[in-house]
Amino acid sequence: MLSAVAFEAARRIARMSLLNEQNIWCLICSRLVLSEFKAQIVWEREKGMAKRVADLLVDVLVEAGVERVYGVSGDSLNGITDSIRTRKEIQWIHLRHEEVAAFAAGADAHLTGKLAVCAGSCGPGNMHLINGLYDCHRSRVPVLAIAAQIPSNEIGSGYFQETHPDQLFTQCSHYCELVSQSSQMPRVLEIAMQTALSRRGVAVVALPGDVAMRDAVHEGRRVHFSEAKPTVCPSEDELNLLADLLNRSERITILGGAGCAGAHDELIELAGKLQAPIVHAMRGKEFIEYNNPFDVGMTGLLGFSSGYQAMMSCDVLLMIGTDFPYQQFYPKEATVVQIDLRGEQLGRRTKLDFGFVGDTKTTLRALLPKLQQNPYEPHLKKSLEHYRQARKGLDEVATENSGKKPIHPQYVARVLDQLAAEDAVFTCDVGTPTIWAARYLTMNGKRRIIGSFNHGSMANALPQAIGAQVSYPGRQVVSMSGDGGLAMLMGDLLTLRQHQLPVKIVVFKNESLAFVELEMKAAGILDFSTDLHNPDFTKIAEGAGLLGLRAETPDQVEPMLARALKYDGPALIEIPVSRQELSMPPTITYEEAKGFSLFMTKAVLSGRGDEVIDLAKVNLFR
Ligand SMILES: Cc1cc2nc3c(=O)[nH]c(=O)nc-3n(C[C@H](O)[C@H](O)[C@H](O)COP(=O)(O)OP(=O)(O)OC[C@H]3O[C@@H](n4cnc5c(N)ncnc54)[C@H](O)[C@@H]3O)c2cc1C
Ligand SMILES: Cc1ncc(C[n+]2csc(CCOP(=O)(O)OP(=O)(O)O)c2C)c(N)n1
Ligand SMILES: [Mg+2]
Repeated sequence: MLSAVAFEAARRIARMSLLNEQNIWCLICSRLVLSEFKAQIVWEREKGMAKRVADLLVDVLVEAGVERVYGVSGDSLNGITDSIRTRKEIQWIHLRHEEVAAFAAGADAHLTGKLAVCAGSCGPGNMHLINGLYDCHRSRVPVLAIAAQIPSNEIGSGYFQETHPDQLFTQCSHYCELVSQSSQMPRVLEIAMQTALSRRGVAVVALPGDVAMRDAVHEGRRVHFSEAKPTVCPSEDELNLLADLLNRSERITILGGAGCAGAHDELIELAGKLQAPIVHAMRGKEFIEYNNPFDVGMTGLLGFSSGYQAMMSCDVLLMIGTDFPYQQFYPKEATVVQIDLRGEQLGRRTKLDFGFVGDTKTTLRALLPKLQQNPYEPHLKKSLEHYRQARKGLDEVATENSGKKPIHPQYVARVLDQLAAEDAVFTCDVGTPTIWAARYLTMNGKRRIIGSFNHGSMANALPQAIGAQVSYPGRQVVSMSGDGGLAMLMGDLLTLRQHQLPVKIVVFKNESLAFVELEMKAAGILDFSTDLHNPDFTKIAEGAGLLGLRAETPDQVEPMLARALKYDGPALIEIPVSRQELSMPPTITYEEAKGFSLFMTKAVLSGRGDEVIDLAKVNLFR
């Protein structure tokens, strides 16, 4: 029955569109009949008819606790999206680019520790997933990708949008299979899910749209996914060997990584017994740096000189749960010992003297009672003092610069760190935002930090912030975006409004691909094609329904960031920051030094002397 109010509203609309009241009734009745008819079809299918393969797929996801699927719809995905539509337990997170869907799913999995799912329609739809999936796979987060496929009877004919997802995704997944008949479901899906969870990484199910619409052969799930948490420990003999080696050593340095998650107490106790400074690799920052009296920072190109020194000056380097990739930053002379959950990781990055397979927590728990207190203190003391100095040096460049322009990006990062919530989730773009995040964000055991650290793909920060905010709607999520990175996948700014995601985007607007510029300089190449002619991002933000803010001068940084962080909705704040900020590596190699002066010569020769002066001004004369 139509209420009088509804009729009145319809009458007004009709009047505006020159319909008379008789016509209104026709219009309303035909609409009602249509929607009734539609509802009837849906009801019949939902209540009476057999389950489709797509329904079975969604059932299995729901029963495994999957709460959302990130993707962009398309006709080959219709069966799946239509099935999700009818379920309360699972949500379709509609994005503007499939790459964003994969990155978002990765962030979701990283934060929740659970399986996250993304989907793309056939051909180009799922090809767009690929870069994000590489990132998920290399970060070892459990992600299932549903790659819809063209109609099964067309496969092999060069049909419209034809690709071969079962081949395309093999390099970025542990498991990648095509479902060509209904009876394969749900087994293939369950194998995929189990593989993503247990091997940690990506699994892909390619499903032709027509197969998804067919009647399911099997009724329901076959597998109850239990959260398997086996403990892995080296044998007693191996532990004795390791303890003996450590008990005989004086100058020991620990290099810890993401594999130390959940083993903070054990790690700190270990460092205390060994009098060992702890260096962390980037992905270990969120798990290792906080409440850590042995922390001496990170090593690597973006690292601290203290992290570098602590590694170079030790007799024994004890690597725990890390795959720190840069060979040149490992000591050449020290005895190298490595503990990792995966045997295949041992000795991958540097020469190895002793390798042990075990999970960090279990292994350290078993090892600790076997260790004696190391009485030798100077190595630790020296490393900590070095860290204090390095930290001081970094803090000194993170200043407001007496209110003068240009704004130092370090200062922006420092203020952000001070203002952000206790349990904020930060994402940082590949490029200089990764440097500022590594050096200026303070971890506390509750905050999280996500980047594209292993895959190193630009434009990760906004997509990962979307996944983080969807997974934790009540939490503060901050994307530290480069102006290049933001522009690369900017379409998904629209997603923030569409899904009511109060993400805060801080744009480090240096008008360039600054990180690449730095690399070019270091390699002795004159920087080229790194300029960005940027738009006014605040206007773009406003057009997309976000709050748009700008801090023009250093003194505006704090109030503007505070305003953005407090705002109850999505906000973008662009901050013009200096372009030539040298992030000096702890050690400059001969090659780099040579390269750098070569750049200067080339710059002068090409009449760009003022740029070299700029470079000096920003970095030397502050
Ligand atoms: C522009 C840019 C610059 C960068 N510069 C630097 C830099 O200067 N310094 C730096 O450190 N990083 C830097 N990175 C990041 C770097 O590329 C790597 O991603 C990072 O160093 C790897 O950190 P990780 O070893 O903690 O993590 P991962 O590479 O993920 O390694 C984790 C290891 O732990 C193991 N593991 C997992 N679980 C367990 C467990 N329970 N028990 C035991 N082992 C386990 C895994 O098998 C794996 O071997 C940079 C990245 C970018 C994008
Ligand atoms: C998809 C992709 N393309 C290119 C690169 C090479 N690259 C690494 S950092 C970077 C510059 C990033 O620019 P921006 O986001 O503006 O950050 P900035 O370094 O300027 O702060 C580029 C082009 C990459 N890592 N990933
Ligand atoms: Mg830039």
